[in-house]
Amino acid sequence: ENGIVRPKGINVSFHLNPEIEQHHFGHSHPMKPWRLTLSKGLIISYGMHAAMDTYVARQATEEEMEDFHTTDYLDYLRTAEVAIPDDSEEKPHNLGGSDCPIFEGLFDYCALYSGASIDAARKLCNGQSDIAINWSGGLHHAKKNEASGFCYANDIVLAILQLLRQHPRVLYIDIDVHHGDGVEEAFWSTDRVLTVSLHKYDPVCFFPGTGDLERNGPQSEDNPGAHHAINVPLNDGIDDDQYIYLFETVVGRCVDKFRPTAIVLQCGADSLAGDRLGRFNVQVQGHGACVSYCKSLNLPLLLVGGGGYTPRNVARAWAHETSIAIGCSDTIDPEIPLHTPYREHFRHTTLFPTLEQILGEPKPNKNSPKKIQDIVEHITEQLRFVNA
Ligand code: V1P
Ligand code: CA
Ligand code: ZN
Repeated sequence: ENGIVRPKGINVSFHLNPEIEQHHFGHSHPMKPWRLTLSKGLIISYGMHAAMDTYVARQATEEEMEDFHTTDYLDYLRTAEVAIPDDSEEKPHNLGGSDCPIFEGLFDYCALYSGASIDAARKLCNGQSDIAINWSGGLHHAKKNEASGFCYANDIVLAILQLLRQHPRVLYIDIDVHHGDGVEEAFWSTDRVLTVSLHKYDPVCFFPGTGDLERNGPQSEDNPGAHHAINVPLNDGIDDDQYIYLFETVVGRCVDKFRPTAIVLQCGADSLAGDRLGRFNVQVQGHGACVSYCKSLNLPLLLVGGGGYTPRNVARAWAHETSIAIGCSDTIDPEIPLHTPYREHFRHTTLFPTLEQILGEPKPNKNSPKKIQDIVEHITEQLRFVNA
């Protein structure tokens, strides 16, 4: 009735758990799990849930999380007590500061979003899904023994480890505005995972400060993972045209050389214009074009969330990207349905607000055409060392 039909041939699974959305990082913290409630409300108001298999996520077991994380860290994460963030004290495993506060239900939150990504990966492995979606995951900074940048458990690494049980080669792509350092580092030493991150890069004043063009994995002769990290460092204000051009060119070349058998796309929505932490001019259309491009490669595809600090824009992007996954993005009405929960939060009633509507005055684009060409050339050169 909404133009939503269950497509034949392509199965999409949607992994969520409303419990995840109830967690609070603290009043002034930019990460708001509530953005998942807003996104889900929009997805359901369009009727998209009828075109997917929905699974309520279970908690990952500690044993599953130990595939990547140390027992010591997981024990600390499980038993850490809620405390007032204090920057002076030493913080074991980087827990309890302002970026990674200890809040009520922290371990359940981590185990739930990890369980959702692990189950999503398993659906792809056993062929039950062609595309699996977990908007609560994508927490790419977490390290094996410590939390970092709002990320405690690295659900992406856990999901890729599941995929590697069946798949010889996994391509990981990260469109969050931040560098996907945790995933990059986890697969630093293998040629079975090629990681690609597009991000704002400024070693001095933009988190986490890594991800320059030359960072391609430790270049020792006995490291099979050398050259298997691709970084696309960008400046403020990049627009849809440049972003889509770079994404398609870089990812296209990676696919040609690496021949992945599965793809994981981290869809961090802080690369959108108007984000509270990000500084790009990417619109919902440009962000979604990355999902469309990955879908067009016809490989098992895992879509996870990530950053995204202006909830109304996060919800727009992830609803649009869900519609791309199920194949109804051209038929749904861009006008946000009247019965959408929290509709007043969207300010503008369209899925695709203009840059002027989002920002008033767009941010200047600090990415020259030469910079974009230099990036493509460097990466093409790196990929000479990558073979299927
Ligand atoms: O800049 C820093 C740290 C704090 N200083 C010691 C350096 N942290 C950033 C962390 C950003 C994390 C992004 C996560 C993701 O990639 C994946 C989920 O999106 C930070 C920022 C900032 N503007 O970059 N922390 C905070 N803002 C922050 C602000 C208020 C309260 C708590 C944290
Ligand atoms: Ca990124
Ligand atoms: Zn981010």
